[in-house]
Amino acid sequence: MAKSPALPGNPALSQWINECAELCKPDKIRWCNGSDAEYQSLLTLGKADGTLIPLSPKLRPNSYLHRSHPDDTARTEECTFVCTPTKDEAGPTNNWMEPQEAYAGLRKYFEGSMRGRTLYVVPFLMGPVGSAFSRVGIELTDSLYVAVNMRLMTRMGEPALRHLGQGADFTRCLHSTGEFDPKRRAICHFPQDNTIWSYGSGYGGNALLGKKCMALRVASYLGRQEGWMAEHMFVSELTSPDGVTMGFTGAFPSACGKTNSAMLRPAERFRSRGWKVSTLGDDIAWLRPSDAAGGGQLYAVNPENGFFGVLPGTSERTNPHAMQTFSRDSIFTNVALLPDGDVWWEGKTEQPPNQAFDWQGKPWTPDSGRKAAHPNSRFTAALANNPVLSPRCEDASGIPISFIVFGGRRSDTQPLVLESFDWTQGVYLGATLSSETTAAATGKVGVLRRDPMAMLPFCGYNMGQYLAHWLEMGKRLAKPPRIFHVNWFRAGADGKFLWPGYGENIRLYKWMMERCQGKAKAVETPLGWVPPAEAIDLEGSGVSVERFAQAVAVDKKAWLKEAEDHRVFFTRFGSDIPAELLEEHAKLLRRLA
Ligand code: GTP
Ligand code: SPV
Ligand code: MN
Repeated sequence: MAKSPALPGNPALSQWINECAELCKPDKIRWCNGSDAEYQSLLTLGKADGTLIPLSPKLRPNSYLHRSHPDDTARTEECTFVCTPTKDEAGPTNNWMEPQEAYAGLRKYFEGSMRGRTLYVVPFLMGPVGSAFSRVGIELTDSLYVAVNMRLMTRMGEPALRHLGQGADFTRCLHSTGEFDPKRRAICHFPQDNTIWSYGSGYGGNALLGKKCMALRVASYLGRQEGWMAEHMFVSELTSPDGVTMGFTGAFPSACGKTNSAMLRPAERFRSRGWKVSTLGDDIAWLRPSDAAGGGQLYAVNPENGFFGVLPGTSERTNPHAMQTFSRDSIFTNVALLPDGDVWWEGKTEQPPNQAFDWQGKPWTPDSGRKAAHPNSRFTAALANNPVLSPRCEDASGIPISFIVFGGRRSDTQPLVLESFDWTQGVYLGATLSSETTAAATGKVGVLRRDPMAMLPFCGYNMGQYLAHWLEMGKRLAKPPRIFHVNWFRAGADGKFLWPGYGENIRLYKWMMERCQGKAKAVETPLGWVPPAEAIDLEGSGVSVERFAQAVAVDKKAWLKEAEDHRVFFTRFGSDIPAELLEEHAKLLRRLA
């Protein structure tokens, strides 16, 4: 059995790797240093064993297609566990397992699971180099696909080992794809041990353990203890023609528009005048209050170093900056392969190709009666590929956040945009966020569920206490960000979206900036402040004043029902629901009366 080469100066790391190797019994152990040469050699290995299908060097330079096991194409929330000593610590919204029981059960899966395989040791840094925000993880994985994705998604190798030094403060991430059998699959988090064990899946959120498992579930747990926050948010900067730049973040559930907001290309009318959005991150934010010297503001970094973004619906029209991001040096997962060696997915072009191989490699034509790409097909690309990347994404201190946007996917009821009255009511808006489920997780699509702060699947502890932590953080900020709520997906009587979305969303982000500046008009509704049509520049949007009014309308009858649903949802948390949120609920009822 292979043994890890001793790591100079870090006995804790060597010992842990040896323990895991003894359990999993790999044939080989390969340390990853994160270099370009190593990445190319891993790609060559992946080509040879069929993990990676090379795409046309002309159409997609240095890019590859990966086809997942057909039963392993999305996060599996039913196999995801928070393993705290008591069930109460995990709370009512997480699957829970007692830690010793979880370790024992998983040990049986991991025992000998890497026989005949290579164990990749992947050190990675989450967060900018030299930042107080940043944390080290080490992933041990038998998946080459995971190793190459981690190279694009994280700061891998040297920066991580340098940050760690001789310390033992790293997240211990053990991963094996096992047999890709959904019945023998478990993604277990041990926040108290700073440990993650994931078995039986090679899919992004289940297997790239730096992402959802460490940077959200474990980090949210640590953040509560240490006074910061880990959130399912994009981080962007908005710049106006007069040169004002504001940082903002947005929490939308999986596949509800974060990547698109992060990389937004403003509608022509705005772009030509100098409106600009720059990306810091598209999925995860780590947020800390600055001290008084920093103005008592909330600062954000993106802990990731790349994108793992949704492809269906992504086109030159909807998200040209994403199209440019994955024009080269990218990995495509579960898309269709074209005869010319390029890739395709639903929505990439208006006209589908005449023929292709679908995401499972089967011949496909538009008459096949099935989708060519998997609805949760994704691209992986480095941050640096993004043409509108903010240079401040490497800033050790992060950027100050002027406003936070919550958003869900609701075909009805939820207005296009509103602003909260204050931080506490903003937290209420986030706590009651609801959205129709998407293909990012297994299970039925289009089912309405409450997804507080878009963190329902990602909160590493009791969500009632998580909401209390949000309220607490607001009190520590001299200048808390303003809070808005959006719904790009409200439909009219014709069943069509009332709002065109994508680059047109700049019209509403502009209003949000102007609200922060005290410049824009708003009218009071029971839910919050809403822009009157004259406060939004609608010219060229194709949206009439009447249609806009429909998009922001508050239907009191529907909202009385909605408020009742909020109440029922809150009862799930028992006495953990903060009293301030119950008071907000009472206030909402009074405003609706
Ligand atoms: P995760 O990576 O799963 O966390 O998702 P995300 O929140 O980054 O979602 P993303 O931006 O990738 O968008 C998901 C889907 O919603 C894609 O099919 C988009 O084309 C679509 N979408 C994004 N923004 C808009 C919008 O403003 N309007 C409409 N109608 N669709 C949108
Ligand atoms: C999501 O599901 O929210 C994602 C994709 O961003 S995954 O990394 O798989 O979680
Ligand atoms: Mn996500």
